[in-house]
Parts: sequence; structure tokens; C-alpha cells
Amino acid sequence: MKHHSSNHLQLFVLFYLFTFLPFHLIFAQDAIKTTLTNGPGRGQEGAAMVCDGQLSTKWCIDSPQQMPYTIVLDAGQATTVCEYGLVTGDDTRAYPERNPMTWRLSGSNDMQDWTMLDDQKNNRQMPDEDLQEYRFKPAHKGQYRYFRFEFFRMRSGTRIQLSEINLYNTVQTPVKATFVSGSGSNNKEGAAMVTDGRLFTKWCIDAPGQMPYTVVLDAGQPTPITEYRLFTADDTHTYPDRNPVTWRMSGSNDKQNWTALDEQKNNHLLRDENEQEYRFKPAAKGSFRYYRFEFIRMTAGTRLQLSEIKLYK
Ligand SMILES: [Ca+2]
Repeated sequence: MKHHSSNHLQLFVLFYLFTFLPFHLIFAQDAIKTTLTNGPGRGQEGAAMVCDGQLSTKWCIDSPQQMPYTIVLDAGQATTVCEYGLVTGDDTRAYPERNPMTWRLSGSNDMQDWTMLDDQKNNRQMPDEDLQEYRFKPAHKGQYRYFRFEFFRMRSGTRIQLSEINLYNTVQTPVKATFVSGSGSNNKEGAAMVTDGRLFTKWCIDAPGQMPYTVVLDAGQPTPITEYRLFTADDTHTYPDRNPVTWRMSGSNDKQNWTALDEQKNNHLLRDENEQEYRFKPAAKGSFRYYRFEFIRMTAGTRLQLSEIKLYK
């Protein structure tokens, strides 16, 4: 009897989840819920803004005597953090110098003995972009309830800003995607080169009549994508004009009905560097088997090149 009712309860919970929760909440890789234990700054741009779950609020402080800026987050119970994400502020494009560059992450269960989990020095990976999450894998793991971030240096100056600090107990994993179709001929610089797993092969096309340049990838089965990454090519330093700046991403399960998931307009995040990865989070989520990228504009001219497109769940 008891066994039966617990089964019924499980079914009811599943029914409730699938009926009333928005699609993306079921499939999104959710961050661990944290609360602020301590951190500098109060009020509207205080430290608590990094864990309120809202991108529209941020922690922003310029108080040199309080450096390193130290934030302690409480995960509520001992938890293993496999990845953490720092999310840029709403005006980081205008103020990229506020991005942290040198910081340390430690874990503790009593707020007294701290174990160092990650030590980043002069890390310039945080993008000059508004509201972008950049993920880092701590060098060490362990079960801790409290997580302390100490920010020592910003790109320049003494003001820091972050809209969120996300802790994750699951790792973002690559999705093995295969090539379905794409613009251009099937030669050694065809669209299929973006899924061969090699940075030294690339999709390179200059065929204005075929624009927007399209590539469709197959994830094998319906898969929610939390991030996609574009990789520049082997000579992007010489030809930065071939980087895409405007593109769309959509998902489908039948290759006929497409759902728009992301749209980037005039985004100059890709730099003039060879074989570098750039990360993007789709604005919308859903579970799709096929993913389509349409490249609408490049930095200049009509030639596009990319060495890889990778999907992560
Ligand atoms: Ca390749």
C-alpha cells in the first residue's frame, strides 16, 4: 500500500512538472541555489545581487580599501561544485575594465578552515559583453557548504561588477553533433568541416548568392543545449573580416518547423585570433534534435570562416 501511494505521488509530481512548469525550467541546467553570507556593498548594487537569480541586478563596487573584494555564498548544505559561472554586468561592453582578472575560490564547512579550490591569475577570458556567463572549472573539488570568492584584480582600476555568480554541481558536457547539410560545396572547406572535431580544418565560403550561410547539425536525439561555441579559423588573425557578427540559431525535431533560440546582431565578440573559442548561451531553450545556424553578416565582406561549432548540454 505504502509503495503504491509513493508511486502515485511520483507520477503526480512528474505530471505537475510537465504540465505547469515552462519547458526551459525542466531542461535548463540550473545553478545551485545560494544565499549571501557576506560581501562588500549594500543596497541596490550590493553583494547580495550576485545570488538573487536576476540578470537585471548587479554587484558593483569601487572601494579600494576593502580589496580583495570577498564574497561568501552559502549553498545551504555540503555540495560539490564542478563548475562556476561569472556573469558580466549590464554595461560591461562599455566598462570591460570592471571584469575580474585575478581571483581565488575556496570552500569551507565552518567558515574558518578554507580549502583553495581555484586560483585564476590574469585570466582575460571574461568577455567585453553585457550579461554573458563565463564558466570555469575549479582545479579542486570537495564537499563544501560555503564558497568564498576573493577578487584581487580587475582588468584595470578598482571597480568590479558582476550580475551573477553561479555554482553548478553538474558539468556542462559536449554534445556529439554530426553534419546534416550546409551552404557551399562538400569540399575540403565545406560546411561539414565545422563538426569534424579539428581546429585545423574549417568551413570557408564566399558565395553571396547563398547568403545567409546555413549549417544544420544533428545531436542524434532531442537534446537541450545550454551553450554553443564558435571557433575561429587557422588564419583569422590575418583575415578577421571573415568572423560572423550577425547570426541566428534555431532548433527543430523534423528539420521543417524551426524554433528561434538565439539571435546575435552586430556582435563583435569574435576577435582577430586563430583557433579561439567563443561561448554563447541561447536566449531560449528547448529540447531539439537538429540545430541550425544561419550566418547573416560578417565583420566585412561576404566571406565566412569558422573552424568548429560545438554544442553543450
Ligand atoms: Ca574543423
